[in-house]
Amino acid sequence: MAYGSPERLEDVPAYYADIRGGRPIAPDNLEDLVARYRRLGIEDSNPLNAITEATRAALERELGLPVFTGMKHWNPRVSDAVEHALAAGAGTIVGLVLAPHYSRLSIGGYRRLLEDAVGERANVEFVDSWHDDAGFVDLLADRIRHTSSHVVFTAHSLPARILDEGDPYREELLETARLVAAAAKKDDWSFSFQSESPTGEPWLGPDILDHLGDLHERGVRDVLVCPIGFVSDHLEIRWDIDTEAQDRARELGLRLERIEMPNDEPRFVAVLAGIVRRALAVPSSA
Ligand code: FEC
Repeated sequence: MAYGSPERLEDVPAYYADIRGGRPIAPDNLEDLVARYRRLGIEDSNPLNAITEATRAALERELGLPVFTGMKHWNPRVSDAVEHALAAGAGTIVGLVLAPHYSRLSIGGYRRLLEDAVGERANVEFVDSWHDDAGFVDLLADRIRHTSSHVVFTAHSLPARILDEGDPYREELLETARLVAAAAKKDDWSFSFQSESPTGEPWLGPDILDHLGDLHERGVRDVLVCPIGFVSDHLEIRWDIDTEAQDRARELGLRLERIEMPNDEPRFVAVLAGIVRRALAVPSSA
């Protein structure tokens, strides 16, 4: 399962309405979102959905099992994926999200969509979190091992109220960051959030744009951004990091680079296959 992305520019209003789930949308926010997608050049087709499809196809080959894509906010929906899986004769469906860290607000939402769509028609093995998967940690560690820059791990922010609800999201993110830094033998690192939305309530910080300013004040001049909460090149990477954070770094006189995202590379697909095999070998009801 994946977040999903509008296939073309004219889909953006309906896509945003889906994300907002019926809550009102400020016209300025919609205009701003359309402008961001336009700047990324998705007039007629969107590379994110192509990456998701390439990852699906590669995982299917690696596992030798049927794999279906279900998106949270665009087509094909999670419910479409479930119908395809059931039509293919599935007795057990593994639910795996292309996002490694659990929050009730993020992964919990995918879980509800999947379980509601399946009902009593098949057994569901849902993977809540794979933030400490050894293969994933090693893959990221290899991306930062050779740098002499300060490493900034990032992930999507969420409304700060999740901390009062005992949500494990932030702790899981910090654990991934610690594991990757230890595997790469790096001490010079920090963590910041990115991609906060204008929803009118406080979100988890520090935000990367402020954090870059703090790093500059501390004398840091070279930064390598290592997004750990995302796995592919999508809006939050290509706009929020490659455009917004890059502009901020330039203003400050910082040199900013980021790691290559895993996308559909074979090593990452092997990591996903390992997670699915484990979910099938040790059913959650066992
Ligand atoms: O490339 C693309 O077209 C899609 C990129 C994309 C990914 C993504 C992942 C996550 N989000 C998470 C939480 C929230 C919350 C809100 C929210 C809003 C947006 C908007 C866009 C968007 N998100 Fe997203 N998210 C992506 C894109 N996200 C576009 C709406 C415009 C904006 O605010 O910029 C706030 C909803 C609200 O208004 O109430 C909360 C989390 C993830 C990582 C987990 C996952 O991938 O599912 C958490 C990719």
